[in-house]
Amino acid sequence: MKRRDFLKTSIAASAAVLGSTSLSAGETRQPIDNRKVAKMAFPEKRPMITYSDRPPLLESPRSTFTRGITENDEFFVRWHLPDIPTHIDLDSFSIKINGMVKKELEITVKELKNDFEQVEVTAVVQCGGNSRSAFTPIPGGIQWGSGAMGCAKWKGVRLSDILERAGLQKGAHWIGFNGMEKAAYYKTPNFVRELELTELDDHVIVAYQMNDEDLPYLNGFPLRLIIPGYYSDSWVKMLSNITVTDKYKSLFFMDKAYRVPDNATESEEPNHLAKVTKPITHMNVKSLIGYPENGMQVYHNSHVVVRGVAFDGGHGIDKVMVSVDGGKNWDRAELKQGNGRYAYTEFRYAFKPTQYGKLTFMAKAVNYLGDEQPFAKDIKWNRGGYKYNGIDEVTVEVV
Ligand SMILES: Nc1nc2c(c(=O)[nH]1)N[C@H]1C(S)=C(S)[C@@H](COP(=O)(O)O)O[C@H]1N2
Ligand SMILES: [Mo]
Repeated sequence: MKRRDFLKTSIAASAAVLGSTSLSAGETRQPIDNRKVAKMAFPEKRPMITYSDRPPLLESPRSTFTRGITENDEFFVRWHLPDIPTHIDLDSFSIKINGMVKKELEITVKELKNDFEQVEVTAVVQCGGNSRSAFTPIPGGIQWGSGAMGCAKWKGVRLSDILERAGLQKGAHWIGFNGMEKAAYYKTPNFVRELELTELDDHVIVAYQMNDEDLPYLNGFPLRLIIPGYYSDSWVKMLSNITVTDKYKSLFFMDKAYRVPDNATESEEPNHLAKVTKPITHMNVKSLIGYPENGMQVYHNSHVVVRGVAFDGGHGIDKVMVSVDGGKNWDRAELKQGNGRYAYTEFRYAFKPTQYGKLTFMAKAVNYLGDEQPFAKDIKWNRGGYKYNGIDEVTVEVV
């Protein structure tokens, strides 16, 4: 059996484990770190925290936040629609560029690799709804813990180079990106994202590789859009069509989802929703502790090395501060950078616990604009549960 023929069988088989991991109505949620990794794995993935098998919704465990690069087989997965093509022939597959262009194009992956300048960027992919379950009350949607994010090195071709080859017609203003998967019900709209051409810069790429390998099937094989610094809702996977238009088409996934209140002064509450909303775009500053994890035991007087990652929408991480006294005093963690401003910055902080019992580590990142993570209690609620970036904390037991 060829690898990609195998997909359907194993996806169906993995449905069996879901009963133990997904929430049913009326059931109370688990604390974020008590979410269980499933027993069975999806193709090209290790067993992961599994919310659904169709479409696959997989979360990375906290331990992935100890490394600057997230491995492909532990990388989170989010699809909106269940019917994901399983037989893609790399030789005949081509991406189409049409609409308000001077010349319509159909480009194969081989042509992308041979006929264009090849570029690489290391960038964080984070779902706008990552950490949604940390909001109170919890908004509807997937009850992500903090693992709807990862960082990978992407290789591909600049979108601007592709558009230059096609040539834009006068009046071209919007650009739509179409994924190949389909809904189970024919009236459900396709997954299409639309951006203003002016939003895109030379950093946006159409990628065919992730961490030096073909894109994993579930992360968008064979091509996906990479928009460094942006939340990943517009990083369209299994990208098949790029369409340039003059006007914005009203699209379900643009108009209804991935939006937050537009007016900073009009705060949103469950019984008072903001009137005007806007799409989420650039990521705010965030850090997560990867080690230790909640509930672990550490030895009295030993050296505990707290490790984690921090990132923002591309300004870069200036410092990460750690507190062991509930946020009264903060100490600077050591940083390891080098993968560029869109990548994870690794941090580490050594601490010797001199008291027995519970010990809580808090981590707070600050970017070069001076933006810092707020305390969890100061996070503004929004109906979609987007952009959560409260100070992360992990509690261990000193024994
Ligand atoms: N074709 C397609 N692309 C998509 C989506 C989708 O449902 N279909 N979901 C988007 C959202 S909301 C997220 S969070 C990311 C997830 O990327 P990943 O599965 O590679 O982690 O893909 C984005 N691209
Ligand atoms: Mo997402």
